[in-house]
Amino acid sequence: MSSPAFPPEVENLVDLRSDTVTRPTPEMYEAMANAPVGDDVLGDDPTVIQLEELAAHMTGKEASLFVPSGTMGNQIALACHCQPGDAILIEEEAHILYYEVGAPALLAGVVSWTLPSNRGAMDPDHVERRILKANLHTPGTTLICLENTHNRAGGAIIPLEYMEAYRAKADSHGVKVHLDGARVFNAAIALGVSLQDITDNVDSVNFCLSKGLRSPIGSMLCGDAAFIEKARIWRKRLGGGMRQAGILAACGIVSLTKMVDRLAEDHARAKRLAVALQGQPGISVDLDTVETNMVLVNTVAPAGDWQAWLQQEGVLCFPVGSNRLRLVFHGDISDEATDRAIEAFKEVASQNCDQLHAIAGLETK
Ligand code: TLP
Repeated sequence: MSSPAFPPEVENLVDLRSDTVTRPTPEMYEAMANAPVGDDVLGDDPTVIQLEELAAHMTGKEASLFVPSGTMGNQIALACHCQPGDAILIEEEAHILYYEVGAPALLAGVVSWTLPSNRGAMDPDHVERRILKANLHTPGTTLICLENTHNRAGGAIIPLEYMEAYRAKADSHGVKVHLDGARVFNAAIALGVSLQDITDNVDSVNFCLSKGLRSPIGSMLCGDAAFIEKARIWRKRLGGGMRQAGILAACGIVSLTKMVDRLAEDHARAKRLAVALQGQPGISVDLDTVETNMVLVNTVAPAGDWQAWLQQEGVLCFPVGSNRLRLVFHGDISDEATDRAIEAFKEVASQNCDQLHAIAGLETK
């Protein structure tokens, strides 16, 4: 079975807005067509059960829950680990805070204590100093939230020794650790370690099937059996119970069995583009920060201008700051598409040379 064709104007775009834009592979369409299904809210969808067992096994946790989105997985984790009024410790640009529309305050009802970081990695000693004991005046800290890889830090990997240090600090204060591991497989592949080397350091982890692993929908929340039992109730409460969800879980199984190793290709293409953009006028890329499938490009002109110029050349991306673009590599970006993106940057730079020099305060040649 092949994937349905897309209109040429869509097919020809190099879409680097996110790794969420990937379309299901032919094998996923095949798996969807053939998936045995039941009613997952009633607990009898065999394909969902198979996916949940697989995710639990891969993360080294007792159980897992198939949820519609990474956002829901993260927010359920907070609600299960914390009581309203508790404090969580979280990096100041974490997705849970930056892109989940205030949900920690609304759903779990927690106070978020934010900490700065070096490219997503908070200083473990700093984390420890911020752990509060509940008393008449202060909320008690019950959870440390981590993000690996870190989205706003451009796919940065949290070093393994930091993960171990957070675990040790949390244990010594009786605090739990949740990992927003939307792209944790990217971290494991880039570090050349097993997924469990990372997830052994956390009580719960949420990872996305719908990003580099190419599923159309879904995330897996993993943890111990009692946590997942509570999570199942929260999923229902939030309206995230899905019925013949085996149709989607079938894609998730393809993701976990066939799509993990290929993440290395996305990393290699991201690096290749970053290298090719070195020395281009009007932009800069710090090569050392390209660790996985994202490239942050600093622009002298407003990032919104660059976004529009690149779009005219058939390349889509998002600004993530007034002078910063984010480019995300994924399974629908081939070597040829990478070359087209590089050419588009060069074309924009040459077309806008005068303007770029003027903004940079340089003499126009
Ligand atoms: N990230 C999306 C946008 O929401 C920004 C993207 O394009 O990168 N955790 C992390 C670290 C994420 O990057 C995302 C999605 C999520 C959670 C949420 O996943 P979904 O979109 O499935 O709710």
